[in-house]
Amino acid sequence: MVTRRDFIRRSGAALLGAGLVSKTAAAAIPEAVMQESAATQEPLLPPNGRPYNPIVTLNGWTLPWRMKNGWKEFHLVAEPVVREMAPGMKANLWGYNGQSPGPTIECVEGDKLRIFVTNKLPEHTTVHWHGVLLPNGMDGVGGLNQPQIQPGKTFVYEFEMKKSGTFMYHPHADEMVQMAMGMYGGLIVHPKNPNQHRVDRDFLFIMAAYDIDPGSYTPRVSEMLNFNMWTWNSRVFPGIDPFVIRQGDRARIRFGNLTMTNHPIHMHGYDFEVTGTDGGWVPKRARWPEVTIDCAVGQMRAFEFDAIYPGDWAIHCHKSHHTMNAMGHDVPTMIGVDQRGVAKKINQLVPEYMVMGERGMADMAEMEMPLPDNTLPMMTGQGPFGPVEMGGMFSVVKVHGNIKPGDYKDPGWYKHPKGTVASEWTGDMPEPKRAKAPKADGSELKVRKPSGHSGH
Ligand SMILES: [Cu+2]
Repeated sequence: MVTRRDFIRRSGAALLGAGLVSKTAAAAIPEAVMQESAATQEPLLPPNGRPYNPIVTLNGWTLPWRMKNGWKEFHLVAEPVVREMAPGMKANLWGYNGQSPGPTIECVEGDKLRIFVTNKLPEHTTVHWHGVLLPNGMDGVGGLNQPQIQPGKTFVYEFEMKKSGTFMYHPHADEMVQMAMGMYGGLIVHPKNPNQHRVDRDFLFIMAAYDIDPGSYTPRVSEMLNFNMWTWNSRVFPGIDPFVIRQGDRARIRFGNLTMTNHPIHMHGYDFEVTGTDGGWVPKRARWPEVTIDCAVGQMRAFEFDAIYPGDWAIHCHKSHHTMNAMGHDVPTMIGVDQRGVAKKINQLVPEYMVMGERGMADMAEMEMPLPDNTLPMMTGQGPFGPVEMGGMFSVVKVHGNIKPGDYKDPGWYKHPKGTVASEWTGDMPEPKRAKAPKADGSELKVRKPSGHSGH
């Protein structure tokens, strides 16, 4: 819950945007605000217009607006950007206002939006407002609903927000290329009554997939299925920030899927309630419990939970190859294959050659593997007990007690109460009894006679 004091304190962050707005209030078109950082930005408290409880975009930010004669005016700039996917790897993408994804647009049910879109890409584009109910000519399908926005041109979209919920925006022009290059953003419409669907912490991420060869910077845009970077807001673990939640808070996590496959999102430690779909809010009596919620292509989902169980809880896509970074493909299964003979021979030619994957692939998370520039290990991240063997669509929900309202800084690792961590058993270890297979001649087979059926 945002208290009035928090509101005033945290409005400081919004003042920068407000300053920009007043300077350009007289201009015909609002200044386009840019973002250089891939870090999660503090929620943007609304400096004007209807009140709402802002969301936190994971490794993202919310676009400031200006009010003009009752219209909320935003300015999106479609342009090439450099996105850090995780420390050690940058990608040349296309996005909006300096980042991929573009900034989250936040508004309130009943708001009238005027969104200027300037095209600084080398080819035409449009913006489709995914899930929003609007006049047909504002729907953004190039050629069908509007002429394409040519490079260097600015178009203006105007519509009124008819209902609250979780939506997205993305191009509907040369989609395969423009989506494969990272063009998308979130669009959140808050309820008119800020107490409706109210939570204390509200998070958003959108899933996007890329095919970036290890050592290269630009996604292969002709890829249809074989992606190797599975991202939340164009970030991969360990580059995805944690979901920082104060113990006892009511929390909501919203996500959308703009990849080419579905993602079963699984959160540990809790069962949660599915409270939102791309169609809107699920009525209270129809909400259902889950620990994993699948999100199909083009869908949005929201779930809520009371964060009563403290800890550092994993949250991830349950397709295990989606929690890996590039190089995850084309690695043969070597489990149980004794490679020592091969290694010996290769070592005569390549002295440092190491065999990989003989005991599973976990050892690859520990090894300092020589990597090409600008790529990430398949699975990395350090936890308090060692390497976290994950990449891609993985993060941590950090439910801690010592967090202040409105504080989203990483609180560090959870300190487990004594005796609550799985540990090595050092007591007696009798050999387990195993059931014996019967002899081939069947002499050990005991055939149980059918009991007392009297027949037909
Ligand atoms: Cu997935």
